Amino acid sequence: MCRMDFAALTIFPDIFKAYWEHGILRRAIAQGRISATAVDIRAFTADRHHTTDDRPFGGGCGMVMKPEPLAAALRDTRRRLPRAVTVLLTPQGRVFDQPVAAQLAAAEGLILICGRYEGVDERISDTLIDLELSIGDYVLTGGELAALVVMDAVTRLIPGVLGGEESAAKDSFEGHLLEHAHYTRPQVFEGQAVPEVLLSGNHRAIEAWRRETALTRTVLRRPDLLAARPLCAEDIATLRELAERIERIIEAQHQRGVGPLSGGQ
Ligand code: 6GU
Repeated sequence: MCRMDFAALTIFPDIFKAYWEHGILRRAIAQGRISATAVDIRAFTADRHHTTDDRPFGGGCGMVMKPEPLAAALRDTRRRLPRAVTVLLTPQGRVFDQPVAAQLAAAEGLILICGRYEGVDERISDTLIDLELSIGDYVLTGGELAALVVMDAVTRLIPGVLGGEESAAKDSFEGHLLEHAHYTRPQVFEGQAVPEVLLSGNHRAIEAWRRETALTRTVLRRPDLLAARPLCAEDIATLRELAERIERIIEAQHQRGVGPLSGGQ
C-alpha cells in the first residue's frame, strides 16, 4: 500500500490538528494511508522565553525566524523521516499547482516548514530546503494555511485515499479543464429546473453534455488552461459547434438590424 508521511514544522501545531480531524484527511490517517505530525518549533528553543524570532540584521521592520530552532526541529524530523522531501512554504516559492501536487504525491514523505513573521533566515533556505512553494500571488500571515493546502491536494492523489465514487482518475483532464456543472435534488429549486438531459438516463448524452459544459466554462473563464494542453478531436468539434452557435446568434442580430454594421442602436 502506498503511504505518505507528512510533518509540518510550525509554531502553531494546533492549527493542523484541527484540520486533520475532519473529512478525507481524517479517513486517510485512520486507514494508515498517510501519517501526519505537527512539530512545534518552539520545543527546539534553548532560551528561557522559547524565542523563535529576532530582529533583522541591517534593520527594517518585522521579525525574522531564527535559524537554530528551525534547524534543530528539521534535523530531528529528518531522523524520523529520512526519505522525506523538505518544502519551505513562502511567497517567494514556485507556485503550487496540480502537476506539482502529482510530483509530490510520488514522494515517501513531505516535511512542510511554515514560516511566520517576515520569513525565515536565508541560511535555512540555502542549505536545508529541497523546494520552496507558494500557493498563489497574495500574502498570508504565515505558511500554515499553505502547508495545509499542499497536504490536502497531495493526499487526495495518493492511491486508495479517494473511493471509486470520488476518484481523482475519473477527471481524466484534472487540472486542465474546469469541472462540469453539478446538480442534485430537488429537481426544481426556486424556479430553476435541472437541465433536462441529466434526467434522461442517456449516459452518452449526459457525458457529452458534461464535457461540453466543462469546455464551455473553461473557454469563458479560464482560456489559459486550454492553451496549455492539446485538445482531442471531439473537444475541437464541440468548440467549433459552440463557435457556430455564437455566430448564428450574431447573424440573427444582424438580420434584425442590430450591431456595428447597422450603425448602432
Ligand atoms: Cl507559502 N506563505 C505566505 N506567508 N504567504 C503566501 C504563501 C505562503 N503562498 C501565498 N501566499
